[in-house]
Amino acid sequence: MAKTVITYGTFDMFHIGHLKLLRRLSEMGDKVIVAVSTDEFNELKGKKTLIPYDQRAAIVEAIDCVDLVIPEESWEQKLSDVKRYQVDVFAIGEDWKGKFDFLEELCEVVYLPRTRNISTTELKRSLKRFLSISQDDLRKAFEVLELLRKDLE
Ligand code: C2G
Repeated sequence: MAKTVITYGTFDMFHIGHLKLLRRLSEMGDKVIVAVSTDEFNELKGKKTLIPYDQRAAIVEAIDCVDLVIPEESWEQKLSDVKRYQVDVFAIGEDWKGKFDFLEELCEVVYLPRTRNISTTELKRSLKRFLSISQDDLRKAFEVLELLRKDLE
């Protein structure tokens, strides 16, 4: 009997933590469904995303171990999704531990360890550091500009 596993998430700036989670799901069942949070639902979650829903969904859909992507539009849809897709296992990162135990009446609920040292928030911070000009470089740029200005006088 084919086993269906479902998870929910934003999957913004797709990274290794997301990939490892999805691969874990594929080890737990035969069919993997991923509900990707829409931009509107992320606003409800108070979560700012860089990548729009259609691109986040397309990336998740392209992952070889993912069989179906559906939009996550509300907190309430999990119960009807589990029934509609005859889900055997609901799995999500342990940062949500305990939040979805109500699904236990319908399916197995599993909270998985998160991948350490990677998160969308951390990626944004690293990118900001990478793009920011160091004070030293800025000073050197001004010195060169000053020399050029004097040359032109
Ligand atoms: N994740 C992980 N390791 C990380 C980062 C994320 O295992 N380093 C997991 C999260 O635990 C989650 C999934 O990857 O299971 C997607 O993470 P997010 O996109 O941050 O999902 P989130 O915004 O928490 O949305 O209704 C549930 C929510 O929609 C979950």
